[in-house]
Amino acid sequence: MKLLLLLVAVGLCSAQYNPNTKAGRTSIVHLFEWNWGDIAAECERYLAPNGFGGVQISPPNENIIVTNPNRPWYERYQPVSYKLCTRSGNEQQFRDMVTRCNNVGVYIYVDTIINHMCGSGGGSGTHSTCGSSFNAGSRDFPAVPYSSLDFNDGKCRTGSGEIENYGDANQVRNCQLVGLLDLALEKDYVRGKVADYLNNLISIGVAGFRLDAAKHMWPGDIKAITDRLANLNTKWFPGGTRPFIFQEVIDLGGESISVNEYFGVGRVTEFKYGAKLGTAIRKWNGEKLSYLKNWGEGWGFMPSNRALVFIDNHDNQRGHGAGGSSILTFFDARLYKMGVGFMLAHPYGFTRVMSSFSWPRNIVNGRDVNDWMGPSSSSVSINGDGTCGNGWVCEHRWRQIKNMVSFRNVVDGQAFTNWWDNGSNQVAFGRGNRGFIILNNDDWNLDVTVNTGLPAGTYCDVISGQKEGSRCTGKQIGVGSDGSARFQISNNDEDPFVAIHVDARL
Ligand code: AAO
Repeated sequence: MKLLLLLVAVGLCSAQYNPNTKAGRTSIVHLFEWNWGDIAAECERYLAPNGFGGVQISPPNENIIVTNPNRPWYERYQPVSYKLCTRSGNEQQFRDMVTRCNNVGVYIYVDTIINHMCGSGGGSGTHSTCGSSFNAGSRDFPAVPYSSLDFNDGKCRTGSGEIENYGDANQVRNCQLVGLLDLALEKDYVRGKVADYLNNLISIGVAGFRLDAAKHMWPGDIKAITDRLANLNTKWFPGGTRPFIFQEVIDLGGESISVNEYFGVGRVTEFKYGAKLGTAIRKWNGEKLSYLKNWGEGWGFMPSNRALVFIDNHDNQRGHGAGGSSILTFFDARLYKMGVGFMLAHPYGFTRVMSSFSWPRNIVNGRDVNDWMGPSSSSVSINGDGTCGNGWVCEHRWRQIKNMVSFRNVVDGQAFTNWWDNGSNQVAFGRGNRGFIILNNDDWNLDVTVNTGLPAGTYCDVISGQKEGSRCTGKQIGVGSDGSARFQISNNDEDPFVAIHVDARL
């Protein structure tokens, strides 16, 4: 009996690290700024049939309307209340999305802004997405309600009231992040309001939460809130399932706050991942792909079972947040596909794929002056060839990325095996006897015979094409009875990498 209780306790504690995706689905996609109706349709027509596990959605709660500049994407990081209406849709549309996605086994992960409300200079009135009134100056948010008693103004010790020094953990947690009104999360009342918001989302059927700006909250305060959360809705999830929690903590080293302070609550974003992989693929600072042999913890990353990994996110693809210019994005499509391909093939971390809208990037003095722009169209259109229109990039629909999401599902649970490199930028590795990837990022051709670990047969490369029925639209790779195969990759190939797996055997 004691053992049973212990097992139950351990199960409860470990559960918030589990993404709750359906068995055999191992990645989520961030459909940044998509509206709820389009996400529901995408779950049914594309994400479920292609093995995606879930969707990170943009914040669903009411936010301030920013008109200068005109409706930036970032207004959604300035809450006015926890009512579910934004430019992505109203509460009815939100509920419909969750139901339709859940019904096809694609789960919803909500970007939750619980560290703060809108900016201190947000003014007053009803210029908010559901029309709720607020007064930033007097700290009044009657639709929650929050009052001046519920903010950290008295606790911040900097002259400006802002975070001035990331080396001081007290400032980072008690002062304002870029002027955003900092909630007093140690107050039972505030914790209750936040927990009510998250529990409402849980009852509607969501599977987990991204905790925005977690670095700016005390881990103990977050824990007190997540301890109040209900189990997931049993209409779709087994009884006792805990919400998946992943916390946005930027830790590239050298600051006062470290990611490991947050492991008690849930997973944490590993920002080193995209920054360092981008550096290696760009071949900056003398980095080479062959150095990736011990990628993961060997590179000083957090434990794999605590990490949420991604190549780029909605901040660092446009110079916000952190990571710097090494971050790969859709603007560097050829290198980007290699980066995403490597990430999805490699066992480290739980993977999130980015799906963006495009904007007219305009770098002036090293900064993109258009970094604020929201999507140019409120709805995603799908072209005849399956790509997206209206300025939506839909990286998740690029054949190479979509097929690597499947690759990760096929090799799930398999060990990292059969590493090969040429001492430079040609590398390969397998995942047990289920899949194999080989990349050529050198300025010359690759022609090598290596052990793939795969059963003998003819495989269809899922990068240059894919298996359609019994035929292959891309390169074909013959694997011998000893598992070896010859690969030839020109450095001028459209995509200089090849990936094969047992579900793409001809
Ligand atoms: C907007 C305006 C502001 C205005 C404010 C209020 O832009 O001018 O004052 O409204 O009216 C987003 C936008 C913001 C926007 C905000 C609200 O990005 O521009 O402000 O909505 O509308 C920090 C946080 C991190 C945060 C990131 C952007 O730690 O949590 O800044 N990300 C999340 C969201 C993000 C959102 C918010 C939080 C707020 O993903 O979309 O903001 O809800 C260092 C620190 C990092 C810090 C960065 C940037 O990074 O370590 O923690 O991120 O600085 O301040 C090297 C270092 C690296 C360092 C980096 C940059 O790489 O290694 O550690 O340099 O210095």
